[in-house]
Amino acid sequence: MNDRAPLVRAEAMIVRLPLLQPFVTGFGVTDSRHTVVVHLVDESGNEGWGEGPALDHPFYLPETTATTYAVVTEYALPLALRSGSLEPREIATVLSRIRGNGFARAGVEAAYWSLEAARSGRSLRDLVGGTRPAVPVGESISITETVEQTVEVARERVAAGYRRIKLKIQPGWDVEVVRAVRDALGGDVMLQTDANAAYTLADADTLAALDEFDLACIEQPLGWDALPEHAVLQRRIRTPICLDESLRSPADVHRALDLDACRNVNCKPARVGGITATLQIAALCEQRGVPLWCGGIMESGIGRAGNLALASLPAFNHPADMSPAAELFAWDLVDPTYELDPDGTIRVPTDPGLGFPVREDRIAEQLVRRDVLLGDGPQPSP
Ligand code: OSB
Ligand code: MG
Repeated sequence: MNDRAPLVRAEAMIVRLPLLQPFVTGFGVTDSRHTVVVHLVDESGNEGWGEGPALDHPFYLPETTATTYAVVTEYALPLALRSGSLEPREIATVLSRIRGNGFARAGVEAAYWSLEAARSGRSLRDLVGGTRPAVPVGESISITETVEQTVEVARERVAAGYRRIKLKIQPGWDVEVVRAVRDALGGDVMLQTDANAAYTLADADTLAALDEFDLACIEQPLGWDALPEHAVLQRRIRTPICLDESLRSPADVHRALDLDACRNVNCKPARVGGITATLQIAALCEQRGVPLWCGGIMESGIGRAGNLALASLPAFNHPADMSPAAELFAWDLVDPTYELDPDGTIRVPTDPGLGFPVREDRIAEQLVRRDVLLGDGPQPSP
């Protein structure tokens, strides 16, 4: 029943997503969050939704909300529309002409994936080849004022069911806090750290001191683009290095594995350029037997829908970063949104299309800017 109806509307928006608490990491404090939303509608009324969830600032990666929006509205969405294709993998190929700017490409491509799911009456999970009914998840814990506060949060999270705890670390906030949390939680809880590029090779001894805590991995200890340096560090520590910031395409993952710069992969679908790129990374990690998991970047439910579908693939064999929307934001852009079940999993929607009802009224209330590239409707804001 594949519907052949053409597109009648295509628009991009910047939407405010108020955080309940600042997120504190090795790259600094994130206390303001906007996100880029892409919306497609075809003549039969099928809808596609995608998100390009760069952060507002350039302290995690070079892209920001503003640069992502510019690339979406000036290049990615126009290129996709001009191609005339509605096939998501063809759209990924069209967008591959754009260098970098993974968040912008991912946002546009995701809208075509969820549109295709709606048009074919399938769930996003089935469309991407996901199999699990539910995805095990862990929690990413901000840097806090005191070690006791982090221990308290980690205890609460384990009691809530989370399958894995990830502690944000930075120089001066590492061995002591990891020891305290390991002592409090015991040896059975899966524990890992994320430095968000806050260390250099001069800190190798400190990072090696984390070996005694049986961590599942140390995420991005060194510079955001420091692949060879991570290979040097991996030779000096036993704990597997996981890369996040340094992996921005399937080619980056290839290079990192060939260099032995990491032995564990955090794949954030938006960071690597989208769903098609993620499927390539999943195939590569599966072939090489490398632990793979789905990272998050505090997306709204629109972005999380794609993450959930992908994290349900068998290649994703380590718990995902997917703090529930209710813990991150005053509200989500989808309602009902996803929730943590007491067994530490999040159910993967099986409804056709995106799988979550989008709250267009909330998007309208929180709208900062909108550009309509195809169809009638509100004029682009000044
Ligand atoms: O480094 O994984 C990271 C959030 C924003 C920016 C960077 C990171 C994160 C997280 C994920 O840790 C939290 C989540 O989305 O649930
Ligand atoms: Mg990270």
